[in-house]
Amino acid sequence: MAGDEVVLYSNPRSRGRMAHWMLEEVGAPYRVVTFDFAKGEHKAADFLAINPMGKVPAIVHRGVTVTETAAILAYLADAFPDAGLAPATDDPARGSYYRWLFFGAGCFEPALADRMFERPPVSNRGALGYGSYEDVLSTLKAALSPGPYLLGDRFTAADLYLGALLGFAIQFGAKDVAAEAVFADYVGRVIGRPAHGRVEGATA
Ligand SMILES: N[C@@H](CCC(=O)N[C@@H](CS)C(=O)NCC(=O)O)C(=O)O
Repeated sequence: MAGDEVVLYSNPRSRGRMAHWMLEEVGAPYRVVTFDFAKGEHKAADFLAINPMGKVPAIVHRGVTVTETAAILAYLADAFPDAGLAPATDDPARGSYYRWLFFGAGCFEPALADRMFERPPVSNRGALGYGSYEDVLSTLKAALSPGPYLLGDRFTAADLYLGALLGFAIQFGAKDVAAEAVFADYVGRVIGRPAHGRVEGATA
């Protein structure tokens, strides 16, 4: 129904791709508003009223704005439960699901940025919530062994997020990620999903 439509604000070469993929996974009715970053469309007043950060992705659904990729994925999994992409709130697996979603946003994202932008190491590493890139990677490797997914046999929104981030790491040239069969196989499994394929060909 039209009133249930999700509006996604995005750019095809951004984290918005993950939200778009998730919309396909859950089968939500949606439309995409695509911003041209070069023209600064994401910094226009209309959008700043939705997300004062001027960043994508953002979604508006049932009159509520959600920003932050992990939050959007988690929100959509709950808003469209028939897709089965989140354990129920009374399922103990919900704990692991939250754990890995938050680990993606709070640990893997900043650790990856350290590596990508060659940020110099800090002396008091223990004060950083994510410790180090190496610790984050070895933790993820253990979480994905034996797999096939973070929660075992079950694919969830947390796999979409971590799988996409690991795929991004491989794309930008993180040899230590690409060289680990556990990561390369996982990324292949996750991006091999039909919903990902449908978004792959899209320009929005
Ligand atoms: N914490 C946000 C990060 C969003 C973000 O940085 N988006 C980038 C694209 S991947 C963006 O909008 N950049 C444009 C800009 O900041 O000018 C999330 O997880 O969604």
